[in-house]
Amino acid sequence: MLKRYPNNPIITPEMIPDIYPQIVDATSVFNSGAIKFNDKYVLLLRVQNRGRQTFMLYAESTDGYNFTITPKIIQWQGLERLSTQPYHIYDPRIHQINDKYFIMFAMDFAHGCELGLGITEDFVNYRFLGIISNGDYRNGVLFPHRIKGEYLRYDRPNRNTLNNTAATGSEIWLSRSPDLLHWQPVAPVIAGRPHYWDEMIGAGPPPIKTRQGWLQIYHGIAVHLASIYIYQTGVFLADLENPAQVISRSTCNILEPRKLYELTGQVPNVCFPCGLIVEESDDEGFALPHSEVKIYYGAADTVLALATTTIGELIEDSQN
Ligand code: BMA
Repeated sequence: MLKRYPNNPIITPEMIPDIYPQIVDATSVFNSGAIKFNDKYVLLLRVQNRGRQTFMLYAESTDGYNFTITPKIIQWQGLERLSTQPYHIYDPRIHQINDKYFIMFAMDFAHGCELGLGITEDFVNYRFLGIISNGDYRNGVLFPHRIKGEYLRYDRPNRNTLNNTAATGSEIWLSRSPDLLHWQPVAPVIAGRPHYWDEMIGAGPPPIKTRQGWLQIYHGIAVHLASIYIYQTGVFLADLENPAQVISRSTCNILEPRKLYELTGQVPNVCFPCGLIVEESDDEGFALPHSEVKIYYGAADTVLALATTTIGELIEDSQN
């Protein structure tokens, strides 16, 4: 199970600087991407203002706990070329492939939600590369290198409609691409488990490469309870050569809303992980078993929180 950082939440709306005229007295800061860049912990924050408009802000830290937020809204060069502008760009996942950083995010349009891809080399200039889903999708995460010559990602087609929510989904899929821009589905990977904690599901932060396989943290939503949807966190382990093949999957969640900041807020009962940092990997990029993992998660769609674990514990969790 994940351990909460005792001084949670680590970023609250009060810490978001006013950026006139868009952000004044921010409403929320939650589902945020994370990566190590130039020995700093970097977050791309999902921030909302009182108009419930969405913005992305950069934050950095030397220790992973105390962040400085840059008072500048991230602008995606090239977005203006889209014929229809999205309402929101949100839930960023950050990936390093060679010396480039790719950011995959959800984009809300009138016709539904799509996956978008952006790139940065310096976390100062950001370029929008395009919409990379065919149809309604969310929760896309890239693998850090090609496997058998192809780029891979986990994604989540939105094929289920619940009361009062955007379309959601009960299957995580593996998709493949020759160039990161054109994707096609390969196979379903895991399905929701009706009546239990993870009925609807979606990938969380990007997959972690270990000697045992790809560790994937995901969120599961219990939707069978009378009055509420509960967003929790779990983990599965997938085959290194064929990530559509699941080796083991946690029976129970490893983080669920219990603390006040997870139980109350804009959307109650939500723990939603989007970013993680693995502290120690070997020369070939495999995470070390004793390595600490810092997991950044949105709590109640209002604040950003941190939970920690180790690679060894995550593998064990996936087997229980
Ligand atoms: C999901 C996504 C997340 C959000 C969660 C809870 O469907 O939209 O961004 O945190 O719902 O509201």
